Amino acid sequence: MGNRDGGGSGFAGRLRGWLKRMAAGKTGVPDVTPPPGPAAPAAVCPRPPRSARTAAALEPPNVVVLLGRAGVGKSTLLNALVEDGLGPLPQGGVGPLTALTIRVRFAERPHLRVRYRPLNHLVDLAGQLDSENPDTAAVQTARHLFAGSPYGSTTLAGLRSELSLLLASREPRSGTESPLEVDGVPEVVRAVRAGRMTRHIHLDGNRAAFQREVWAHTAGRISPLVSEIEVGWNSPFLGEGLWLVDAPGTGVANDRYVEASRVQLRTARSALLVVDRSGLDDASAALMRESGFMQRLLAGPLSGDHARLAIAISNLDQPVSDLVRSQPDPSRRWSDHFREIQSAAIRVVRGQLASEIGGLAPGKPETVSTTLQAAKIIPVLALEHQRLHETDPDDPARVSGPEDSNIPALRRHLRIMATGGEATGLRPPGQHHRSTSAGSE
Ligand SMILES: Nc1nc2c(ncn2[C@@H]2O[C@H](COP(=O)(O)OP(=O)(O)O)[C@@H](O)[C@H]2O)c(=O)[nH]1
Ligand SMILES: [Mg+2]
Repeated sequence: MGNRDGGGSGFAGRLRGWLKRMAAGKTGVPDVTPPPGPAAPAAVCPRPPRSARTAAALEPPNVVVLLGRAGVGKSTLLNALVEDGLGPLPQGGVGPLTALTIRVRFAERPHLRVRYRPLNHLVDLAGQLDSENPDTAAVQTARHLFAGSPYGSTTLAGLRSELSLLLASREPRSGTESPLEVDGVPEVVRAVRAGRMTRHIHLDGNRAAFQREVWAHTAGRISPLVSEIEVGWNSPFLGEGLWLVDAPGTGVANDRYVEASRVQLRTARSALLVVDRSGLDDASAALMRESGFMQRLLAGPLSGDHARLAIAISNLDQPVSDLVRSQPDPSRRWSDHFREIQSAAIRVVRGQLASEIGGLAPGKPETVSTTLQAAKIIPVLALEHQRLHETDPDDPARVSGPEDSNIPALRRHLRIMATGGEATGLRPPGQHHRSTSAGSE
């Protein structure tokens, strides 16, 4: 942290002292983690309470972490998995705005559970803005809070002044609110100051209002104030006990985002890597290696900390449309072209995964081949899946049925992963798969 001289740091220092005194009398904040899900069958391990987990403890396999380059389509895919139609998460150009990880699980009555950051997070931010050369990430966070986007042009002086006003609990200057969002930054700061660190919002009929809250907390101005977020969604797919974790993504020039994804992967037993037509990206591959996930993938089902990987290939609709345009053939439907493109894409990704895994297990061809076979690679058409269910006459789906999008197939596969079974192929819904693999070598 930089130089703390100047008026702002004195203010920050006083506030820090006040926070310490307040914290001394505090008994702790309630845990945002809810009790285990209602409909988890015996085959799916319930997730242990957060308090029971240590940094080294692994998540159970029913917690599937979505990993991949920022903007590759993770949130879009997560939405398609949990909803036939418009899902609960912001998608589409929202990008990685914060280093936030969003957990999505089943809830009969949709909810949003949020844990806010302690106030000294904002005090630290004030200290960083006071330094001579403030960190870019700090400036972006402040811009996000006060201008609604980390990429705005608000001056440093303006940000410092807004933050002082906010910490002093005065209303922000008029005209700074984004017209798109529910304005809640001062309210959240006041609540946190009063020790109300968590919030639980239910969907009570007004879906639009609920979506606005989800947006504000996951991508909007409130998101820099959030440390943990969980969305409960009434999805039959999640009803079997699966949790999906939307990590911030790789390939972003911001260490905090990458670190948040690394933390998730370090403890994940199940990961769904999302790639596009160019396949495995360097940043995601590096993250899987550095976090130890790849090594656990290679360890095989007989090892106690065995990891599981599925790879979804997104954005294949563009090459399909290119193919349709360049080779017009009335006897072939769009889906036929997709089948051709998807086989080629699977081959490319499998080859990349083979060399990645091969590099980690030289001289162990059987381990490499077993690991490769267990990793399902599946092209998906998440946007087409949404189009099928939204039935907008101006924007019709190019696939003729849900199975063509491969979303139902991916759901089936993730169910298999979540039960801890070693998938060797996709099974019809409801048919539980038992591991037949005798080991990794
Ligand atoms: N054409 C096409 N666009 C997609 C696909 N998946 C996602 N997108 C778009 O890519 C952008 C980024 O998606 P998003 O899910 O927010 O990416 P994330 O940052 O990985 O969560 C959005 O504009 C999506 O509409 C896909 O399969 N095909
Ligand atoms: Mg996203």
